[in-house]
Amino acid sequence: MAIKFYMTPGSCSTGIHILLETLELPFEAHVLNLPAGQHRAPAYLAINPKGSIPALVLDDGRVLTEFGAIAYCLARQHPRASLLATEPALAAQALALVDFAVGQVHGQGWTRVFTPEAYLPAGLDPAEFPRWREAVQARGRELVQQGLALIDPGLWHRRRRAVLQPVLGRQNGLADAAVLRCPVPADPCPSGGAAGAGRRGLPLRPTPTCLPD
Ligand SMILES: N[C@@H](CCC(=O)N[C@@H](CS)C(=O)NCC(=O)O)C(=O)O
Repeated sequence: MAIKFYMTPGSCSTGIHILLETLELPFEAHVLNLPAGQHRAPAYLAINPKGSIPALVLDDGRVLTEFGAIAYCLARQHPRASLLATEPALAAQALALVDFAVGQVHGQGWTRVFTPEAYLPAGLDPAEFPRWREAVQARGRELVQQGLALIDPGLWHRRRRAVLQPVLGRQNGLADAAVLRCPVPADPCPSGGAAGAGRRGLPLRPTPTCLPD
């Protein structure tokens, strides 16, 4: 039985797609239409009760969910591909980066941009919806920008030019897949943003730089 990959093109499942392609693994792609609510259909909830993508069903039937966990499993199953360093501290830095890209940039930032309704207070006057929605999305974009600047100040511009380079060396490809799964908003990169980076334990370059286009 082939691996089954539950995904939506252009969504956060893209990072797992990158890893599967990198490993040249045969898989069945099961495309879910999120706006149509296919991730909430009983058939999919029977596979992943959280109703989220990505999800991977291994050839022995076990179901993997959560980007970091799926990426970790793929890295451990295929050690020769060097998706995750064997040196523990270097691997931990990569996993910290995965966690930050998934939890902060995507989970806090992009989720506000894509699903602002989830952040509106209960009982809000419908006349206030547009103003609140806009404010929530603006905050989301700000969090994305700050997050990407913390990960790698130059990443923003390389991404916009589609010149992608690993953020954590040749090893730890799973961290790159986590970062690459985060789309880049069209707004310009904010200056600053490195404050607090050390506290977060992220492998950072010293000064955020915003290059002109
Ligand atoms: N923590 C999850 C987050 C995945 C996630 O947010 N997926 C979104 C699509 S990008 C989703 O499934 N949204 C549908 C929903 O949660 O209702 C992971 O790391 O895989």
